[in-house]
Amino acid sequence: MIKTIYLAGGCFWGVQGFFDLLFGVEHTSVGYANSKIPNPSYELVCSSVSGAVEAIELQYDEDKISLEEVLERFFSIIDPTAWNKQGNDVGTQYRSGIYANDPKTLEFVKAFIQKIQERYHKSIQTEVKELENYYLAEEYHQKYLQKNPQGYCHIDLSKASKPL
Ligand code: MHO
Repeated sequence: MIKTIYLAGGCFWGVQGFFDLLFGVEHTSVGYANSKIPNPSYELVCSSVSGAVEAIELQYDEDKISLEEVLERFFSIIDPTAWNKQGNDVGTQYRSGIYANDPKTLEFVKAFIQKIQERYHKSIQTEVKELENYYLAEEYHQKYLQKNPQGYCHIDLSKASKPL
């Protein structure tokens, strides 16, 4: 079955670039999640008034990749202890977060985070919340690293081909 989850791990270019490399990922897009302003532009999101977070919509086939593996992969590429920051990027739009509409998924994610907390010295800041809204980002942001292979990427994409 195809499942959907929303992942915020800093600049969405790299997060999408990474998940597009994984077996079982059927579809991704980049957008702005949990915005206070409908359909915000990138410039508005950068000004932080929208409160939106850069996120990817991830559709995966749970027969090919489990939610647990999606989460393991996600936490392998971010610093979940960082506050409003990932890589070189700083601001609320770069906070880490996991969003979904399904309460069971959110419960699973919360339990997963409790389980992995012991791997970190500092406390995990990744927010786990219901998805209130998700607005597709501008077309030039979609599959940005495929369009711009030398573009900025805060994620080590080679991790996608390594076993967990
Ligand atoms: N450091 C990058 C972030 C882009 S991203 C879509 C830049 O300023 O271009 O947030």
